[in-house]
Amino acid sequence: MASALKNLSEYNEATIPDASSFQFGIVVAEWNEKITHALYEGCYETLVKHGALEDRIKTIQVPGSFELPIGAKLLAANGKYDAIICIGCVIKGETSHNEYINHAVASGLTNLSVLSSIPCVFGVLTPDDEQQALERAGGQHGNKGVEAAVTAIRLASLKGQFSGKKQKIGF
Ligand code: DLZ
Repeated sequence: MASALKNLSEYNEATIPDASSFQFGIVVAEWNEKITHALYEGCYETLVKHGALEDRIKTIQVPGSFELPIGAKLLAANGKYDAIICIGCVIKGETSHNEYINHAVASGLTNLSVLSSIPCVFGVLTPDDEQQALERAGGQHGNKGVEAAVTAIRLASLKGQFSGKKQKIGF
């Protein structure tokens, strides 16, 4: 698989828009806290590195990843965020619990993004075990929190290009 060959957290910083004018919301799940905290740190540091002002970043916590969509919705209802980043880690267990959570979060965030026009970034790890998670939370496969932050900045910038313009969907 192509992604196994490279660290996707390495990106060309010069191509990322300045984030100083944007407001970001971050929702962090408390389950697998060691992992989600590392993802959060990578995410937060990346936003600030690209110019985001600390008083324009609002962080809230939710119990588990299943609650990420409602956390994001509570932030979205405020109307002031240019992008919302959702951070979680759902580790595969003995049952199919993880599949229900992952599908619910993915579709919940997709629906919220499309209906609210606020980009809600899927910063959720779906590893088989904790080792795989650690490798993606600051280990050999980078930090997916960094990638979530980069995505949020890019989407916030893109959204800005369309603000004030009437959008037509369909034909
Ligand atoms: C219940 C549960 C389980 C088994 N595993 C995880 C997990 O690996 N990662 C995670 O973020 N949350 C987990 N949860 C909690 C659910 O996301 C949710 O908080 C509860 O089912 C309550 O709605």
